[in-house]
Amino acid sequence: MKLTGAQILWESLVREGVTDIFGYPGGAILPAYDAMLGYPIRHILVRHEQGATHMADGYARASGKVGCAIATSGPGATNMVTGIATAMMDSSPIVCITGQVGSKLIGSDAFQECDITGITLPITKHNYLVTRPEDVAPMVLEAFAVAREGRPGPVLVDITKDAQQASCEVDWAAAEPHLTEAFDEALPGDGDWRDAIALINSAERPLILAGHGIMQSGAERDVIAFAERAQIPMATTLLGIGGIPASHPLNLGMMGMHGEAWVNNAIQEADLLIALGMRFDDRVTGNLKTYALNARKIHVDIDRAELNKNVRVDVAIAKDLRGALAEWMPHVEKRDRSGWLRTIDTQKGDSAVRDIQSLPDDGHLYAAHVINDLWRLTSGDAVVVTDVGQHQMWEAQYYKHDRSRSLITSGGLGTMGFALPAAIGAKVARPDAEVWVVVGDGGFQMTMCELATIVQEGLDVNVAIINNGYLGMVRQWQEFFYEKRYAATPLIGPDFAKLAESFGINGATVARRGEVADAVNAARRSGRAAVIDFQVEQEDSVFPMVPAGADLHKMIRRPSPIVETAAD
Ligand SMILES: Cc1cc2nc3c(=O)[nH]c(=O)nc-3n(C[C@H](O)[C@H](O)[C@H](O)COP(=O)(O)OP(=O)(O)OC[C@H]3O[C@@H](n4cnc5c(N)ncnc54)[C@H](O)[C@@H]3O)c2cc1C
Ligand SMILES: Cc1ncc(C[n+]2csc(CCOP(=O)(O)OP(=O)(O)O)c2C)c(N)n1
Ligand SMILES: [Mg+2]
Repeated sequence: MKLTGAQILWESLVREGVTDIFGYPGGAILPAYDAMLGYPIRHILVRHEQGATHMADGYARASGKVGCAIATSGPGATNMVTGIATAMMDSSPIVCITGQVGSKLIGSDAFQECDITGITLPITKHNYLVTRPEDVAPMVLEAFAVAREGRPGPVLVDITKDAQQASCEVDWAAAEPHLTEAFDEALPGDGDWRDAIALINSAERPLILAGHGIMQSGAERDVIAFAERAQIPMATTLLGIGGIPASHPLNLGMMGMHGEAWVNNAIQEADLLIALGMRFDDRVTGNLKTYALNARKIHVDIDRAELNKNVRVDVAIAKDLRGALAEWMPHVEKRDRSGWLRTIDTQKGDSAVRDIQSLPDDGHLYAAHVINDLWRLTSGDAVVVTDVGQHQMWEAQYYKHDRSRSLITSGGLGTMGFALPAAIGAKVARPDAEVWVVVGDGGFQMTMCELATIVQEGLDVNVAIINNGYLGMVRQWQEFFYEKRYAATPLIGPDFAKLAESFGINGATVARRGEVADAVNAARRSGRAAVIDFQVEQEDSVFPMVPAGADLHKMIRRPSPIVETAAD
């Protein structure tokens, strides 16, 4: 039986297990939209194509499945660029389908023509231009395989209008992808597990650096088993949060620019770093010349290109993490490393990082209070999707994630506007999860149009706006490094509660700590979406802070710690 290219597209998606797609129609993708009605896939109409890509990304991060977005040619496709780059930087598997002008018009500056495969070449794992219906199935199926396998990432499939309209027979068996691993032989990655084991068993002050790859590999339990047997403390990257429970006694917390002081100091003092599924981002290392100079280093990453890229290591292993740990485990010696653990513990005592958490309610509302209260009130069980800025760092510090995939955040690209749409994707992927958006007043204003999507789809997503009246993270840099010249960072916004009401969403405004619990509880009880405008202290800063490019142990600390609460 002959099918149109448009039908083959949907049939391919169904075969890939796609049940939800985020998109926005237009001329060049109309044949596909018309055919969509015949297939069992839920289409979520977004308000901006950037939102569709973040939703697909949030869907992927919350579920581990491939997220899917669809848009028209030209402006529809270019609106997807930020979301694709965001997914690329954080290795999130999404497939974006775009319509393209008719194949005979390509290159003629036709209406809404744009070379989206050219534009997205550096920000996709791979992309395809499909000009014949015969190529739709093989290319779409391959796109999913590429997005999912190895190091995950975004793939774009651009399908011309005539390829959607024309018909052909499909040989589904022949359309199955056959990917082969190809890599440059000169790249590192063939490190011997015996060398790794020798370093691990003889280390006195080892430290595991736990990254996003732990969740992507599904190696959460394996990492804990390894750490427990060898009694090795663990530190997480921002994207590694949740991969190991925050409450695990060996989990020290987050490393890096806004990581815990004792974690960064432990990295500098360690004699062995075991980096698992993390890529030594510059926010993590600070000055590479002074980074962990006392430590030998083992790095396991599925992508050879990450090994010896930023940090030179002694043993570089290019492997899926679960496989690598399975190889190590029988040879890992049980060790008592209580001396090393105690040394790190004493540093917790003089840390100021958690100081404002238990400040008395003196009429001021601190973002840290709000996040910490949210954590307690949701019993730490929510999927929290954050935007980018100070609130993102406070969330990482004060919401303790015990569950894998329970923090979704844009790390590598740091994309403001990510949170609200990504949370929609997370809620569609996991309808039973309690989903909270933690977003700044700046970032919320970038994609707040997606509130309408929440209403149209009847989604119960709660939004906590951490409203400090500033582009806070930039203001903080201006305070520390530009002598408080606040160029273009003071920011006004609408009355967010009224704005929410105008969409038909419950809105509330909170300016005192005593009101936080009532507002959060009301939002949780309502069973529908809510927006809470938390009007917080305007000129608060995130501590500690390693200035960009500074030595990891040279952190700016809160000027005068008021209350010591490291035991919390
Ligand atoms: C305002 C701001 C401040 C920030 N501050 C900090 C900070 O203080 N601390 C911090 O940590 N981050 C911080 N970040 C985030 C930082 O920029 C990086 O995004 C983050 O450190 C990356 O974490 P990662 O390496 O674990 O994850 P990714 O960048 O996602 O890398 C994951 C790695 O795992 C590998 N991998 C994937 N699958 C597998 C598998 N199956 N097996 C093995 N390996 C696999 C991948 O190849 C990749 O190399 C900040 C971001 C922003 C926006
Ligand atoms: C799309 C985009 N533009 C600019 C930036 C640079 N930037 C990083 S944090 C930040 C301020 C964010 O302000 P807000 O959303 O209010 O959050 P806050 O830091 O105040 O918590 C800016 C402008 C960015 N990360 N993303
Ligand atoms: Mg702000």
